[in-house]
Formats: sequence, structure tokens, C-alpha cells
Amino acid sequence: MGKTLTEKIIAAHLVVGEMIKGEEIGIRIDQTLTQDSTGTMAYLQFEAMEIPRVKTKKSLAYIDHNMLQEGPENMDDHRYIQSVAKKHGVYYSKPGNGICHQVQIERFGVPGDTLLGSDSHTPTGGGIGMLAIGAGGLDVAVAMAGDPYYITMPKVVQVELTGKLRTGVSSKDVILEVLRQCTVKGGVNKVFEYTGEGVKTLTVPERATITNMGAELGATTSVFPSDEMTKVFLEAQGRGSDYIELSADADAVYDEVVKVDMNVLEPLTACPHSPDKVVKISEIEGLVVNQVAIGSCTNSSWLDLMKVAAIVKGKTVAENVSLVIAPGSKQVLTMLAENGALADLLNAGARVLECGCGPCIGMGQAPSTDAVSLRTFNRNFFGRSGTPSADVYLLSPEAAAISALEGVLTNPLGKIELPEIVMPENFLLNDTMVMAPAPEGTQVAIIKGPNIKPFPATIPLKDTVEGKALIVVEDNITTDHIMPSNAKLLPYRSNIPYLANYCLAPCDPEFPKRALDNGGGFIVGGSNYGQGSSREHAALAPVYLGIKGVAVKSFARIHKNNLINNGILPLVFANEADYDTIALGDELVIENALEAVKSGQANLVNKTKGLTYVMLLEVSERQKEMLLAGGLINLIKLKK
Ligand code: MIC
Ligand code: SF4
Repeated sequence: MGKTLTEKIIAAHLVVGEMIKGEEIGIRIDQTLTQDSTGTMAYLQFEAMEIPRVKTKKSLAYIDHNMLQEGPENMDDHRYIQSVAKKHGVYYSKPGNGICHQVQIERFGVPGDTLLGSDSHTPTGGGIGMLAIGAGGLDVAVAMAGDPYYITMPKVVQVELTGKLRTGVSSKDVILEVLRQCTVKGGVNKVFEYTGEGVKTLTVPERATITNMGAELGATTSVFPSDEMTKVFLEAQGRGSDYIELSADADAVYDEVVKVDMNVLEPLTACPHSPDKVVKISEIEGLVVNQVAIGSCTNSSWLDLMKVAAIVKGKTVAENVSLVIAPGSKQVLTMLAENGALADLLNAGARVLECGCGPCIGMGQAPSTDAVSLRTFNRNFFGRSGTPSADVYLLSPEAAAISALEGVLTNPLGKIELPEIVMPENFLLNDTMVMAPAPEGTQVAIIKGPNIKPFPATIPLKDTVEGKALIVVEDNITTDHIMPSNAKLLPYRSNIPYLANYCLAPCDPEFPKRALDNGGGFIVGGSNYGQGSSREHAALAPVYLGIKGVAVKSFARIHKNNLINNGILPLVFANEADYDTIALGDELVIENALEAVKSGQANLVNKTKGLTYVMLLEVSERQKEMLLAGGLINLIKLKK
């Protein structure tokens, strides 16, 4: 029986377990990446492991998120990361060099390699044929130390692409269509593998848009074959020697099939506040727009911005619209500056920001009250823009650009003409903003600013776990709800005691105080709890607030791992209807918790209602040990 591409890459990296679907496996990690908003925690944890040098083929530390420096905190973090990277063998990408995923694909990604990143959009690397996975900072620290990364052996979904995109339809529409079909919870423990004739028509940056936003499916990752397009891209990046051809066997067997006919695909948009609330733009055309934001790791490549520049060239952004553009990397911005496209953007009235995440993570450019903001980004979760009353729509660069000119949401199909934009034969290569680590054995002082606080300590599991239901939340709660991020809070990503004051605040601002006043307790949630960002802070803040267990209908993959890594019990209702019987303030208890963890099932007694709920602990043997020890750091110490 033939193999899928996913199976081939996994087989080449398998170090623990057997490739049986649904079972836990450990894979060797070739490359790691961190970014600044999750990186400080990852490196504090790496330092705690007392390993002198990273053991990966290549590890990178990017600064791209926390770039508004309103006080010393962000730059303090940058300097800490720079020093720790230099000391331990990690390459450091300075602020301004670009968004981690964009730069990784341009300069470092290698087909067939594994990449683990402390950012949920690490799967962008799948665009170049990597098996690239997002994880919490602690998991990345462990991978830097040379230990395997554990995943559930995934199911593989074949996404069969046929046809060719028409002018005005973009690879963003392909992933929006997959999200429409599969939803934000459709991808848990699955890899989306792209196949079919249509694949050949897509360039690497177009593929990377798709694999990037595959994160919104909740998938483990997404991957494209490495083919002629990949070769051309790598050669143009001066990295032809990194190319290898890779694809699934012709008789590979997939677990599920999704089909997208690109010939008939129409421009789509994801409506507020979820990336899977996808409709055709033609259905809601005419909506008056206040802001258009182009950029993010999804759509800020040279190709994307060249299209935008061609559409707005010689025209003017509508009076009612503020158009902001954040290029993905220094390479992209410099090339636009050199070929004149930057001038076209500026002449049209665009506000060009520095290369980084910017408005995608609420680092500036919050829209006005009740605004409609069109964004080429990947997430439109409630409040993420920095303005809770704003409505954010996700769409392609083409649709964003034409809408910025028209002042209303506009269907680009038939409305725009694009000159042929040929991928450059040679990208501009200048890696001067990437600092190599110091040679092994060199003395490097670690610089820690006053904002960097130790991460909260956890304790081994007690046999009786009790407390109140401190909050009851609905389905699809994101890590943006659990640990909001914006220009005001991001500077405190190294300061859990401060951040904890805002934990779950978008759902209930009283939650942190209630948790502390009650000495901790339980969080109760619906399905797909913890979707979105990989931020470990969404587990660390609850640890600080004394949360002992999170009882939900189902979990998103990365957040569940982060809870386990930090010793919080991930409890899943065996009978979903039980969720409806729990109310805020109910007294809950698990007796014999140690045995419950070992058996994989717990009885959660609701003392207030006189009910007992069967809760599943869907964890591996390795994770059971972690839960008993009170988290991964404690387990590592125990095993030393
Ligand atoms: C995001 O897009 O939500 C982020 C900000 O990049 C996060 C990382 C973080 O929370 O710092 C992610 O995707 O993991
Ligand atoms: Fe940055 Fe946005 Fe990409 Fe997250 S999704 S890495 S915040 S650009």
C-alpha cells in the first residue's frame, strides 16, 4: 500500500511508538522557531533544563510580535532573547527582519524536514514541503534540548485541487473554502495534504497561505508536495541545494477527501468572529468599510503585495478607508522599494508599517468603534483587533485592495485586471538582520530586564481535587479569550502574575478575582476549547490562579497539551449533556484523582446538584506521568 507524504516524513523522523492512527508517537525535530511573545517563556524553560547548546539542526528566535515599544518591556524581552539565543546556539532574527513564518519559508525551511515552532502558524512551512507543527513554548524548549516531540499519529485528509484560479480568486479563497467545508474544529489530529493537478499551478507563497491558515482548522499541520515550483522558489532564494522532490505515492490511501475545484471557486470572506463563517463576497458585497489591513503571516509575501500594488497603482484609497500594509519581511519590503511598487502603494494612500505581525495581534491599528475592518489575516476572533465592537472580515489581498479603493466590500472577480506577475528569478538576499550564535564555549551574559518574572511553579497532583466551577463558557473559546493579547497586554508576556488579571476577561472580567478569592477551582467549557494561538500563557495564567481542572466537551490540540505540560487536568465530558447541568459556583470534587489519572477516567461530583459526571482523561501514558508530577518541568526534575 502506498504512503501519503505525511506518512513518509513521519516515518523518516519516528523515534518513539508505531505509526498507528490515534496512538501517540514521538518524532525527531530538525528545526525549531520561536517568536518573541512566546519565546521568553520558551527560553526561560530551556535555561531551566541546564542544557548548554541546542541539539537541533537549526533553531531560530524571531522578534516580530511585540514591536510597539511604549515602555522598556518589549525591548527588554528582545534583548533577553538575543542574549539567550547567542549563548545557546540559536540564530536570532532582529525586529524588522520580518514575521517568523515568512522569513522561515524564504530563508530556512527545508523540504522533508520537521519544524516545531512556538506559534500556531508554524504549519506555514508545509508550503515548502516541511512537516511543520505549532506547539507551546515548553514543547519547543524540549525539542531544542534534542528530545522528541509527541503527537497523536494523525489521520491524513487529502485535499484534491483541480483547475486553476481565475484572476481575482486567490489561494486565500482555497483555504477559506476548506474552512467552510471542514470548520474550525474539523482538523483536530489530522494533517491536510494537498494533491491533484491544481497543486502545480500554485507557487510556494500561494501554498504557504493555505498551509498557514490550515491552523484555523485545528489541524496538526498541512503539507504540499515538494516539486518543480518548490525547486524554482528555493533556487530563487539561493537555496537550490536544499531542494528534494517529495510527494505521496500514487496509490496512497487517505482517511478523508476534500475537493476544491479552483476553476469555479469564487472570492470568499470569513465573517465576524470566526474564520469558518465563510460566505461568498458576492453575497454581502457593498458593506461600507472603515479599515483595510493587508499583511500577516498569511498574506504578506512579495507576490501578495505586488498584486495589491498593481491594483491600487495610479488610484486613491477611498475617503472613508484607512489602508494599512505590513510587509512580511525585509526581503519583501526592500524588493518592493527597489521595483517601485512601494511608491505605488504610498501614492495610493497606504500607510506602510514595519515588517512584523502588527495589527494582526493588536499591536496598533485598532479599528474605530463599531468599525468594519477587512483584513488579509487568518483570525478574526472577537476582540483580537483591539476593538471589541469592530467587525473583522478575512479575505484575499485582491479583495482587500479593490475594497480599499471602492470604500465598500467589493467582489474582485471581473473587477480587477492584473498584469502577469512573474516570480522573481532571484530574490534579494540580505541576511544581515539574522545574527549567528556565539561559538560553543564562548562566555555570553544573559540580559534579563525587570519585567521578566519566573514562570509559576506547579505541584504534584493531590488525591482530592476540589473547587468551584469558577466560570462556565460556551463552544469554540479561543486562547484570545483565555489570555487576550493586545498592545497593552503583550508587553507582559514574561510576567504571568500581571497577565493573570486578564485571564478569560473577555468572557467574564470577574473571573481572575473570583478564582483567587476561592483558592482556585475549575473552568467549564464547551467544544473546541482553547482553539487558536499556541500561547502557553493560556495555561500558565490559570496555573497562577489555582485552576486544577478544565472540564469541557472537547479540546483544541495545542491548548490541551499546554494544560497537561503545566499539570492542569484536561477533563472531557463522556456525556456532553452533563455540561448543561453545571452552573457558576457549583462545588465540584474528584476523589481518588491519582487513580483516575492512571485509569484515564474520573468521576467529577457536583456536590451542589448532587450529580456525578464521568469525565474522560484522553491522555497518553507519558502525559499521565506529567499530570501526576504536576507538569513537565516537575517530571523532568524527577527523572534527573
Ligand atoms: C497568534 O496569531 O495568535 C499568535 C499571536 O501568533 C500566537 C502566538 C502568541 O499568542 O504569542 C499563535 O498563533 O500561536
Ligand atoms: Fe503574527 Fe498574526 Fe501570524 Fe500570529 S497570525 S504569527 S500574530 S502575523
